Amino acid sequence: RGAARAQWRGRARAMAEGPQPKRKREDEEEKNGGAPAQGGAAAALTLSDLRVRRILRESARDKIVFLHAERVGLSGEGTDAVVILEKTPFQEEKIPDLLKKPMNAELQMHNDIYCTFYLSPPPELSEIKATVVYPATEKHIQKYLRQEVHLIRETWEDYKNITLPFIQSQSFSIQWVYNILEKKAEADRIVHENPDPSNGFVLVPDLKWNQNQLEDLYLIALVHRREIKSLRDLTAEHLPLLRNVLQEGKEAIVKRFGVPGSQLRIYLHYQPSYHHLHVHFTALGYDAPGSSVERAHLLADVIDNLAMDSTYYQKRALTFPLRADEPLFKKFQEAGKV
Ligand code: M7G
Repeated sequence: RGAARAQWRGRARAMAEGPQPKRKREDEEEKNGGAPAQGGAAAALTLSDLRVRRILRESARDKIVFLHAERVGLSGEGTDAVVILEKTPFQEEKIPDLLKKPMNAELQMHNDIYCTFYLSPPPELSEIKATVVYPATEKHIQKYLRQEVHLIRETWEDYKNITLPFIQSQSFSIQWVYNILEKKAEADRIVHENPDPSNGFVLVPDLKWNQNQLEDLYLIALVHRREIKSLRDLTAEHLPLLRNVLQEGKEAIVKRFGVPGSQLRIYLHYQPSYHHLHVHFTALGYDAPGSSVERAHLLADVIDNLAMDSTYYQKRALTFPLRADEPLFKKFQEAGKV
């Protein structure tokens, strides 16, 4: 385990200091005469093309800001984008450089044994991660806008009468999931795959993790089966699949990153944003967004519940948070359920 962790740290350091290894997609783009291999607009986008329209949400504690931006075309028409800027966590091996490397360290305050400095570190020690959604839909903008949140208690009947028709009519596109499963995107990031069409899955680093440090480790397992929308669809029939995800996911993570299963939080979201069954793997010590009781269901508990009662998730009520101006919240309000 220690060896796997050390090996991984070495790799992460080499990546960070690198010359960056050429990505598979760039190879493909060269083959395609410069055209982005995934057909996604973002592949051709640079950050300087974007103009900030407003701040959707920010958190001083998490050092993160969510922006509504736009890309202005030649005709002056703006196309919406969401940009998430986040200060990255410290990387252990780079910390000594923060004090050593020549930089402006401005003394702000000195009182007895206490003083504060402000550092202006060189670029390699002051990274910011930028996640861009472009073109962004209204739903993406709503997802990141700070809003009042309410808890919904959804019975099975509510699910069938309110939630299911809603998610069938308007859900986020899951093209990005199919791109991963079909190796059209992120193929070089796959950590583990079980290719079985009914009991297999792909494990990849989550969009939220930059893979530079293990403190905020975050991976997701996307199942190959396409018809399972969420926890609500699961029955005992899916137990072999779920057990594979739990077992093989843990094994792959300890092997690649040196983090044991006992230090992983492995869970499903209800409601998920993307209705294709997936499982979150986060570092236990990391307070990952969406890991709180009103949204996270531990995979081991889900497996036990299904083993006891195949129709457990078609019987019980489930609680989840909804933002006040989400259309689904309005549907629950109209039905007098809030
Ligand atoms: P969710 O519970 O459906 O929604 O989880 P949430 O985003 O509200 O938590 C989907 C997970 O997939 C999240 O942890 C996202 O960060 C992650 N994710 C989303 N996208 C669009 C991508 C992507 O393109 N690639 C990867 N690797 N992860 C993604």
